Amino acid sequence: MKTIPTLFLGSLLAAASAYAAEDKIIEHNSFMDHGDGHLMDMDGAMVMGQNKDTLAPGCDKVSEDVEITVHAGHKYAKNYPGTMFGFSEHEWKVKPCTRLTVHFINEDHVRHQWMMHGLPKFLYDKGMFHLEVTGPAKVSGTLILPAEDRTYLVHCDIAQHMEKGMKGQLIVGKGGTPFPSIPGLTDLAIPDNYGPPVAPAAPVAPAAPVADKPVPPPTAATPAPQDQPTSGGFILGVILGAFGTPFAISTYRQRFQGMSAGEVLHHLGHAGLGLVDRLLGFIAALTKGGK
Ligand SMILES: [Cu+2]
Repeated sequence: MKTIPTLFLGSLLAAASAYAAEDKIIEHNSFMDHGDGHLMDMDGAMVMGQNKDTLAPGCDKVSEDVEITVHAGHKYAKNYPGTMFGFSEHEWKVKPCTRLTVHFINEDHVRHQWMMHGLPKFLYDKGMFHLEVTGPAKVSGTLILPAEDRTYLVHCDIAQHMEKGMKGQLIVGKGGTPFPSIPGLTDLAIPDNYGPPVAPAAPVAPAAPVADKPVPPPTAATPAPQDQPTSGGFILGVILGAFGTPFAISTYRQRFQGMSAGEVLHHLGHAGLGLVDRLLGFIAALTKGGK
């Protein structure tokens, strides 16, 4: 009899160790080159907009080589209430004409991206630079930034990942307009609101005479909320139903004692009673066997 728990424990341990082994970060570095800086492999890793040597107009040379490592995953959300995903940093600053290499490490067991928008299309044909990998895994890519001072949106484009925290910005030079809803950095695009809807301000009423109880505000300008689920009618209905139903069933049970359902229907038909009466009698006949 000990075999079953032992087998269960064994398979649990095996599953746990397999899960732990999966958490090793796999590095993707052997891609197929699809042209225009678009690299892919068969395991779900992708680089778009790779550019190691073409300078943007206005750049005489690469101003400096910068490497950043960005971790992505659920655990990076924990410092930002209301988020589910996050990057290890949500803002990066570089000089114009920087050659930037991004090492993107996805620590979750889902797809994540480091996707940057707003690049000039004559240099980056989709207007973006993009790293993507199904984790836990690492993917790296390089681009050369334009000469202009500007702030670029960086996000994960998988459905709801940006809205749930995977949003950042890359500031080139002095930067431009910052983006909203960057965790820990900028104000929310849609502020949280946990309060009741704010009623329009009522016209100022003349001073009320001093009374023991607070005087309710005038209701003419501010209609009282009528849509509350626990209205008086609803409560009355619940009370009537709770007390009335057992009473009705016991009454009908006594009235049709000893009759089968068919006999009750027959009797009620002859008695010329209403539809509700017939229905209640029928229910009583069906339920009387239970007692
Ligand atoms: Cu994501």
